[in-house]
Amino acid sequence: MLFRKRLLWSLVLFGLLGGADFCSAKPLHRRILLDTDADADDLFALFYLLKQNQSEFHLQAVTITPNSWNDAGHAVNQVYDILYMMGRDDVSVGVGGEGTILSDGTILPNVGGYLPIIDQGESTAGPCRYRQSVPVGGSGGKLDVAANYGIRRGFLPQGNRKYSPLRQPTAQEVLIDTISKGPITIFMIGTHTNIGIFLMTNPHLKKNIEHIYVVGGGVRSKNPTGCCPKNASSPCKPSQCGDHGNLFTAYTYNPNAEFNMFQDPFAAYQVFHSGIPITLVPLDATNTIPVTENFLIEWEKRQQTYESQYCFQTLKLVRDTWFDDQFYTSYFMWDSFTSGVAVSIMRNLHSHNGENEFAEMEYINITIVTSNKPYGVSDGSNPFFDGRLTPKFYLQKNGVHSGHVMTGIKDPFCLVENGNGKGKCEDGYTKEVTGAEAVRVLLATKAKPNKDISSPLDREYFKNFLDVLNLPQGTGRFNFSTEYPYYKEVEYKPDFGKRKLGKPVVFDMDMSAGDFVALIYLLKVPVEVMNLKGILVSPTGWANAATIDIIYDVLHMMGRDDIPVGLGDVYAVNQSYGDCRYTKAIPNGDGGFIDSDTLYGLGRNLPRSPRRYTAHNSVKYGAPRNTDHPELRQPLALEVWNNISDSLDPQSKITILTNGPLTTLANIILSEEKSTSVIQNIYIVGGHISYDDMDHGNVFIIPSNKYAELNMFLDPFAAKKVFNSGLNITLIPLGVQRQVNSFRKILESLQLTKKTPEAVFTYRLLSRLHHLQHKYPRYHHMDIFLGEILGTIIAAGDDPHLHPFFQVKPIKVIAMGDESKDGQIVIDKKQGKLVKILESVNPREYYDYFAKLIGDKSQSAVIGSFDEQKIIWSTPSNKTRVIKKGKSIIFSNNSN
Ligand SMILES: [Ca+2]
Ligand SMILES: [Ca+2]
Repeated sequence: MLFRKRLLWSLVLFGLLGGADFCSAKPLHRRILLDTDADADDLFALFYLLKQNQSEFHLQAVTITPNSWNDAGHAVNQVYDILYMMGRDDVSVGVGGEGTILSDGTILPNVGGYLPIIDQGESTAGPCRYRQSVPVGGSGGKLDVAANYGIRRGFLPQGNRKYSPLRQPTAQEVLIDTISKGPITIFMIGTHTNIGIFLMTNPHLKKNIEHIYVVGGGVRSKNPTGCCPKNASSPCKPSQCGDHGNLFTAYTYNPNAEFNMFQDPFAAYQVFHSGIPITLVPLDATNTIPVTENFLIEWEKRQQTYESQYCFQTLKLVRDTWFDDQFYTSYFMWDSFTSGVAVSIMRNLHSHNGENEFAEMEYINITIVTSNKPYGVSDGSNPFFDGRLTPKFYLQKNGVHSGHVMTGIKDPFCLVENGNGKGKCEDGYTKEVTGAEAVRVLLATKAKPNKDISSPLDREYFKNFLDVLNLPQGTGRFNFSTEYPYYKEVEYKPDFGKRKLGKPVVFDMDMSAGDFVALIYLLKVPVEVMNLKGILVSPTGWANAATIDIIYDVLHMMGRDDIPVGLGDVYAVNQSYGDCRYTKAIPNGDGGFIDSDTLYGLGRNLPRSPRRYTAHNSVKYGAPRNTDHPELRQPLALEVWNNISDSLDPQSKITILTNGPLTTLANIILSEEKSTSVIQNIYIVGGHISYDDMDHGNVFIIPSNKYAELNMFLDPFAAKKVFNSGLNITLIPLGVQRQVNSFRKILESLQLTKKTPEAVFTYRLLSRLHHLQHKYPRYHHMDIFLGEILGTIIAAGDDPHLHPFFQVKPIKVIAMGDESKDGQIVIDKKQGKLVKILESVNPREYYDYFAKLIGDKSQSAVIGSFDEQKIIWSTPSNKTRVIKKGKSIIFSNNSN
């Protein structure tokens, strides 16, 4: 009897929580894999899945597709943190991979998916023909997504799992491992590269994929964004109104594609034509579930769980920073709605033609357009065919893939003369077709209204979404601050008392690995010699803009939360919207962005600063509206520069050290010529002066460019502007950097020095770079970063033992828009600009000199690591370790 009662209860509970179909004999236990681009609404979808009854819907793995709205390094760590918060460290996470596609079409294992299949060759670096449609900076672009609008690092706790070079499972490894274990359902809420590659290389595993649910595409959709109001009083030009697609950055060229499909149409074609049953939730349906004001109001009242809070705060900041006043007609429930529809269909065991709680469904015949008609015309746009005897992957010569492929978002091919201002291109269009190309898919056409018409929530899914997110079962365990009983946010600021401060210095960095070592060194130089006034970030080099948070963490470690950090322009000078003309020289994978953005897996060892990038903004600085915390706003590089130069003593002048592309410096010069009158001199790390034909630069991804150095190549027009400015420049070029790039020697010196926390950290970072370089060809270029440290020592220093030897030469930087020459430096006696060039230093002295200062006890770290922070936050506050009066660390009762 008791047994029966229990059984009944568990059935009732099961039913309440899961809505399971009791009549069915088949137990519902579905294994799920989520492939995501980790955009904000992907997080909502992920949480929604994690909150399902895991005995019904068991999330096994998350794979990240890195060629869209997020950067691999930032995306993967955020996913790890979400899983940690939710107590789900059992879920495997895959991202990236170094596999290549050979020119004969052979797909090697572990293709990372950083590039669309059409552009995937032998490297993870490459052009961004499709991805340039994704904005790079703030205002909802890649920067905001990578930092989750700045909410991520203040909210998500940090567990033990993280990206680490060569230890991170690749996307393909996780796909193969998870799918080969048995029947599975795949949710695809990003671009299709990972799954497309998987299907092309593992046809024998297709049988395990029961179903694929996809969000994206637009079939009969009519975009409601950008439509003119019916009785508009002022003249109104409709923008995207009525388009099938939603490429707001490219709709005048391609009004038909949706972002997910557009990032890799050929991969999407592979998925849709795989023969696996597919349910598509296209814009047709998502356009009918715009986020409403009432939904946000209701959600604000219902934040019973950490996951609900995290998602609500995210969506609210998305709204508060929306670029125009059309948020409620432009922002939809995309990925999470798809999860809801999928889960509901699966609960109904996929019977009744996809009958579900949240969307109306119908079957329809579509294909994915991958190239534009006429087919078979070789016009240089299509690497599958152009210049090849046999088309890649044995594609059909005059088939659907053989037409013109958009070369970028502003491809003149797509323009229609005398048209309605809409382009004709269809790349990525989920188009209704009949005949051999047609694939029958189940399609969501419309979001169902809430059955409860008295509810302020106008869609059935809104109600369910809030219910699920606020369920107590399987909820997040804590957030960043509640994980520790004595958590406290502390800012460390020095008090230099009566010490006489040295020359004011501004450091401009692109956040490559060596720049962080250089920054630590700068903070160690006695303040009587150098007074670091501010940091400017040029995110046009080795790292993405959201990596700025690692700078804040280094400053926090060193007790310098007083130093302002300004974010520079995300595009190179003269560069049009996101064409990645220069950054395509940086690998996306190993040794490139994924490693820089995580500081080779070590960024998370640093203590976490209370300062961080945030999307919060204010009208005062040109934002469309004030957010809740305009005071937290991330300052721009020019603002930080102007503040520093305005606050200077009349006699003082600033020394600038640049360790990256010269984008920010050029923008300072361009902003106002007189702003440069306060510059004493500039030390530029970079440039290469070739002494003979064999003396090559380091733009290793672009072999045609033999003689340039990357900092010059990454923004040649900026470099030209700076060298033409008449400022007093000292160049620390590649040649002399190569004299001091011995990992072995610098590590030996560091081993002999005192173990300050910064020395320990520097040692770990440099030995990791050394190890990687030594073992793996993809990391052959690690000494580039070691050479970057030299500039700080020269800018700081008067040490006679270093024997720096300079020569003055007339030089010129080439900037013509020719990638085989841009960034090269030539000696030009007539037009060259006289620059002081560092030719040599004494290498042996150099390493010891560097190591000695890094190990010096003065101006040392006030908090050594994140682990140390965790100990402090787990200890009652009367033992809290705090900084007091400048350099020394003491224990105190008073933690203010
Ligand atoms: Ca997505
Ligand atoms: Ca750098």
